[in-house]
Amino acid sequence: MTQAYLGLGSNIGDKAAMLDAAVEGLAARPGILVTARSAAYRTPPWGDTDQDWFLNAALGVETDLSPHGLLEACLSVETALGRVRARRWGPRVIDIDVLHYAGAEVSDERLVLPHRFVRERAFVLVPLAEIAPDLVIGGETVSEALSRLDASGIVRFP
Ligand code: PH2
Ligand code: MG
Ligand code: MG
Repeated sequence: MTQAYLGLGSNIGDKAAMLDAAVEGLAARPGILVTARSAAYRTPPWGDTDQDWFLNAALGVETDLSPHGLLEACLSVETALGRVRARRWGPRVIDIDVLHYAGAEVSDERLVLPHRFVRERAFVLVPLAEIAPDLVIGGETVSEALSRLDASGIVRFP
C-alpha cells in the first residue's frame, strides 16, 4: 500500500454534505483506504473570484492503485456526485485532486505530481497541514510552505 494525499473542494449546494459524500465514495472504492481526514475549512475563492466561497478539506489515503488509477477513481467519484466539467477554476459541486503520491513524480497530460499548485495555495495547505504538517513536497514541509502564504480568511467550518 502506498501513502497518498487528496484535496477536496466544493462550492455549489450543500458543501459539507458533498465533502462527506466524497469521503464515503472514495472509501467504498476497492484499493483505497481513508486513513486521515482534516476538518473542513471555509476558504475564499482563488483564481476566479466571482464565485461562491469553498469548503476545502484534505485526506490521507493508503492505496494499491497506481497514481493514474487513483486519479481515475477520484474523477469517477466526482462524476457520481454530479460534477459537470465546465470552465476551468469555475464553480463545482465536488473537486477531488491527487496532491501527492508517495515520492512519485508524474507529469503528463492527465496528471502532474506533486500537484502543480500545492505549495502556492493556502486553501490546499491549511487542511493538509492539519493531517501531514511534516510531509515534504518540493524540498520543504507542508508547514514551511504554508508559513510563506497568507492564510487569513481561511477558517475552520462550521
Ligand atoms: N479550486 C479551484 C479554483 N479555486 N478556490 C478555493 N478556495 N478552493 C478550491 O478548491 C478552488 C479554488 C480549482 O480547482
Ligand atoms: Mg482543484
Ligand atoms: Mg480537480
